[in-house]
Amino acid sequence: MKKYCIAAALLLAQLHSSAQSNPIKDTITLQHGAHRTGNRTDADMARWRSLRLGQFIHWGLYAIPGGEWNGKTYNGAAEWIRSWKEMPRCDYDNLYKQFNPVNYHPEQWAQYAKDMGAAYMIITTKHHDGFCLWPSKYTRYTVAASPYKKDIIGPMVDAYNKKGIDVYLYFSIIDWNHPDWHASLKTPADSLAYSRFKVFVKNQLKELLVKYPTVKGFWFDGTWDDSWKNDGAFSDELEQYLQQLHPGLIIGSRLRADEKGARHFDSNSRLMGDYEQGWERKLPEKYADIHGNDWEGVMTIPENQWGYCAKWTGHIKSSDELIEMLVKSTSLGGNFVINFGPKADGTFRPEETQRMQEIGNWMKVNGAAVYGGGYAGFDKQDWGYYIRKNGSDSVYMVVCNVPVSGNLRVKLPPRVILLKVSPVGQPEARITPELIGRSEYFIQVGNAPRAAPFVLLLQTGNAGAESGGADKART
Ligand code: EAT
Repeated sequence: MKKYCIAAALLLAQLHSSAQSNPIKDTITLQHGAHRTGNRTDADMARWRSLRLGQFIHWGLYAIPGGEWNGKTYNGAAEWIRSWKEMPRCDYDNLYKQFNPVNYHPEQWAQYAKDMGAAYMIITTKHHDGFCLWPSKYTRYTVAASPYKKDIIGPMVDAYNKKGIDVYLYFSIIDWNHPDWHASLKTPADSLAYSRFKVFVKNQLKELLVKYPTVKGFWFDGTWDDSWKNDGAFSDELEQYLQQLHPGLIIGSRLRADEKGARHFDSNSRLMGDYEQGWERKLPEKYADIHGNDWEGVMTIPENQWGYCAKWTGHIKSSDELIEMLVKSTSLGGNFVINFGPKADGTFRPEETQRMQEIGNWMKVNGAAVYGGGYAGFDKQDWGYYIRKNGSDSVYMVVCNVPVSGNLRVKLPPRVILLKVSPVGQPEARITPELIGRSEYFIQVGNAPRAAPFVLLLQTGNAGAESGGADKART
């Protein structure tokens, strides 16, 4: 019995140490699992990692009904209205005959994004309904068949790029318009159709890369159905095919399944694709939640509306709430993307332009804390978020909640000390921190009401052997 206990203890100790040096243990042999350990280290991925704030745009035929049909209001997400029993399929499938966004001015769109401080954007080239905003030669269900006739995507890519904003293409694998798409494959005929569908997908994606060679990546969606997730080999082949066509391309984890049907993370818990793409309308709470992976969160302004929805109901996020989410994401080493759903005529609703303006006004003053920022490695405090300027000793404090005392507690790791504190953008101004313990300080900011989160910049350094604050009580 005693021997057994010792053996068990040894085994546990061994397991524990191996878990620490290599947190993931490959126990399952996979051909189509993750092909990389850890994050990508190339320049394209480093750029993606520095962008931090993105603009998502959901635009398509669903903007025409805007969540309403025949005087009735659809309770779901407006871009899903085609699946509503009150909306006849043929009505939806004829909407393209009305798509004529005469007020679509891509330069204006790009300006809004620039004003907000977005460093990249993601556009729905094709949502679940299958309607293509570019004149694809592989289907007739495109903007070319609409009264507008012209390509939407090309001028958008050019306009955003001209303002220095990277463009990513959203592409839905679900395609309600294509006769060969199936959610599950029940008969040999379904399987045959789906193999044609895969060729169609490949052709469309290649077409997008050839037509719009400056795009930086794809944002895949609609990959949860059995037909897709049970064909991990194809998602693997497709990812490699696209990256070989366009070296440096960035593709999130949502594209991928392994050969056992595991999605995002393979059956050995390794992330597939270039970053974790599962943070939709939710964010990680703490650093441990993201397992060291690159990640991106996408967020709607109302609860769950992506495409234009005429009547927003429920809680509508304010600019300050969105700024806090952006800052939280950055502090946890991720990108944050805010969604907009323009109207069918090509204009934005005022609630959206207002938020772009307000977020942009904040970013003009405080953006230095966001771009190129990441996890600081300090204990989180209740006043807000630490963000480290990647690879440096500069750490920003984004203060969202000032305590009634007006004192912000800063507790640095052992042997790290504060060298300088200044308000962001005012390197000459000094705030003198109060040392209250070893590597522990109060920064006194008073408790006057503030209109928005504010940012302080800390320069940190290493303590000499003799430095330190008040003696620690022996207890
Ligand atoms: O329509 C949404 C939107 O494009 C978002 C990024 N993903 C799509 C989506 N489809 C869903 C199906 C079930 C549950 C949630 C979904 N979100």
